[in-house]
Amino acid sequence: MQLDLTQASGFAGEIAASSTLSELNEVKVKYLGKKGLISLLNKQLPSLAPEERPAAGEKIQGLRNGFEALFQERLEKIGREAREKAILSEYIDISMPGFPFVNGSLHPVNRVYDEIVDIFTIAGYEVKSGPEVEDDYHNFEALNIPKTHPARDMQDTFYIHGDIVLRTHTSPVQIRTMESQKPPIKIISPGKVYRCDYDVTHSPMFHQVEGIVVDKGVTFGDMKGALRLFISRMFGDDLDVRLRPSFFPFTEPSAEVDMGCVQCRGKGCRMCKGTGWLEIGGCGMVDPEVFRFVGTDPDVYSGFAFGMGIERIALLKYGIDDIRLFYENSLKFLKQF
Ligand code: 2U9
Repeated sequence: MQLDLTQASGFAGEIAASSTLSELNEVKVKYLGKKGLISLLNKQLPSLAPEERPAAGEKIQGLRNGFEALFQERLEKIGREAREKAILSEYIDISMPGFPFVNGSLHPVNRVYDEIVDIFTIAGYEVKSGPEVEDDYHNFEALNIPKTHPARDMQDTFYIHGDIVLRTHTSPVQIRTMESQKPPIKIISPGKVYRCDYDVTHSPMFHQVEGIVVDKGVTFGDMKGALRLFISRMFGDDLDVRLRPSFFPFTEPSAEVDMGCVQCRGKGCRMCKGTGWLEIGGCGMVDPEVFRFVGTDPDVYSGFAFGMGIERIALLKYGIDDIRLFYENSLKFLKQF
């Protein structure tokens, strides 16, 4: 009896033909596995003549060593090739020019918002904020806007449920501040407000900045001075300021604030409809009734308040004629700022 080594001659070719780890493993199992060729040959040993067994055993061991060496060599080669492939595929040419980086810019309403905050903080005002979802008391009642007042009309106010509304102005921030803080008070409250309105000059969400100054001896003259300072910092110091009598439930007396037209500087043009004036907000002395709601004695303290729409200021500053442009998110429009 002789060892049958005919099958052993296929090993080298099959190893060389394996190009993946799993193919290589299949060959290893076929030749070196538990049921592989080497095991089969070992099982044939007992059937050989005793004197032939040592030489046959050595032959099988030689074959095993040869197989293992070839297998190991191929394994390392496949590993090396895979690493080289990975390195090549991950290669970054750092000398290539980069992609152009597109710079974003602040939204025009945010730019004006920041500018307003800067102007008033430099003038000594503190910036306060409050909830956008408000209760009826802080949005209306404490501002001397009784249940029957037209400003509460369903067409203007977004009602959430019962007594809860989206704030229609930032005035509740002043109410909350006065409830928790004794005068002197000198604050502005910029932020989002909501009204059921939509056309060229109205958006259902817009930004307001309101301000209030409360102390002993605060006058109507102080108020005009504060507004003059703001307008000159925002639009230039050559523009006049004019106050026209008006009515708000929370101020008495009340006035509309006009400033010289930003386009013709007061001479009269299409923008100001030939009047030389543009309206930018409202103001007035805090109504004694409002002081009573927050527990401030109107016989000891007086105060002025004002309110402006930030979009309106941005429209005037940048010469835009449609508020809706601010909320269409057209890059063509936004890129100009
Ligand atoms: C308290 C007391 C008084 C805030 C004021 C105005 C006048 C005003 C409008 C301007 C354009 C709102 O955005 S707008 O539509 N605002 O005319 N606002 S006085 O007066 C207050 C606020 C709070 C406690």
